[in-house]
Amino acid sequence: MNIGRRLRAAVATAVAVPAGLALTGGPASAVVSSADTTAGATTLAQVRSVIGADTGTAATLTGKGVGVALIDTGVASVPGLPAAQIVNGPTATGAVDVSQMIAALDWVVQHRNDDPANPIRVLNLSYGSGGSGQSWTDPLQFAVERAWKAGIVVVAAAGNNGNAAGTLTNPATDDWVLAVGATATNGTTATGDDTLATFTNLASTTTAGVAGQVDLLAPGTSIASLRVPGSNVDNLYPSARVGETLFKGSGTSQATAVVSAAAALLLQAKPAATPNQVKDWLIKGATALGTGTAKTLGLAELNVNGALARTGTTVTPPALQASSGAGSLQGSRGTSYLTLDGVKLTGERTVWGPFSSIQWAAATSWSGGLWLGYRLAGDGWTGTSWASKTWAAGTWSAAPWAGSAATGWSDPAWSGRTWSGRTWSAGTWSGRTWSSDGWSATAWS
Ligand SMILES: [Ca+2]
Ligand SMILES: [Ca+2]
Repeated sequence: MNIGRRLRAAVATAVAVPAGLALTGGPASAVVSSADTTAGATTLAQVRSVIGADTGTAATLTGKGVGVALIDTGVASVPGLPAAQIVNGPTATGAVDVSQMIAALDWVVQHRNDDPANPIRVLNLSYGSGGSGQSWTDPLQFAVERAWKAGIVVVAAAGNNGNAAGTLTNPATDDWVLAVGATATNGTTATGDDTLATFTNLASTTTAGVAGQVDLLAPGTSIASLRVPGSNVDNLYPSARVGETLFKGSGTSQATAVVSAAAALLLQAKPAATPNQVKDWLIKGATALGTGTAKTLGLAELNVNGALARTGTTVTPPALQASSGAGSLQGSRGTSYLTLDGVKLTGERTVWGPFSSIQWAAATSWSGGLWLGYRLAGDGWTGTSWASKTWAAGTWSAAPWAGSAATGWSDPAWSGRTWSGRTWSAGTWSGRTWSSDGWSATAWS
């Protein structure tokens, strides 16, 4: 199996969503380069070896026929990805509101079967919000659980605020979905010396897998993956480049992409598997780590053949509480705000207008290109792609939220500098925030 190849197939079916968001081949995914022996970085080829994907049954799988959706922000065009499969919102700087993320999650659920040859079965979420809404009402957690119930394995990054964080970012904190932390592989493909990466968020519980804790670990430290020339991080951290085509990054979102790929392999092997089964097999088939915090918490590292060996076992659906979705949007948003002309977007408003979580949770939110009645996109699938042109920036020029100018926002209003939050975080895949200004140089080493 080849993660790069598999994800290249996956991104060919990746879809686009509104919001300054795009579903793309994410940071740790994309394409394997031949430059796999670079000192100081872990290559994707080495990652494959670490997770046991080059041997046994795993080596025969590519993820063929399994659509993997990746919602991301700050997206630049990626070499090798069909342009028609990637759609950007107004800018590529990456500032988004939780309401846009929720609209994007809904969009994936609504459109999961548009491409019958590659139905979306895996959703990679390499981001998190600073919100900590109550798990039994939180709208963001409701949105990911809605995807889970629709048969989509949701894989979410735990966050990069450190082992002492006390909680995962939302929605990784949701107990249903698969919450992923990162390991450091310590320069070897043998797993005996692998450790929990210190930047991984942990919940303040000693029980793995429940109470909002990390479920599974995968390599995520100094991973050399596809460089996106001209992207914000590429411009800001040229020292992280590895040759012309690769770029080093650390983060739980790197690890998340690895797990998403593994989920796709399992679903190719067992197309009828439910998200609960895939999650159980991945967790119980993982390789125990023998030292440190990972050992204490019983956290284990992804092992694809280990998971495949579990696929004959019966999985009892978990007895977990579901979110009603009826809680406040502000609770999901937390302290991460967009601002426009000095005005924060807060309360029960999306970037497009008023929002009632109760009404939203009660019904299908998308109708053609309308989300809750707001025109965000064209009316959809063309039969071969979600054509970019139907998602033209012009469709984003809705009236802004109360308190700001009536002319709609312009791109500069979405610049990273206006993004005051810390955790819708490219933290997930870089430093601490989606804001390029806040990205820590140390994450790119
Ligand atoms: Ca979980
Ligand atoms: Ca190792």
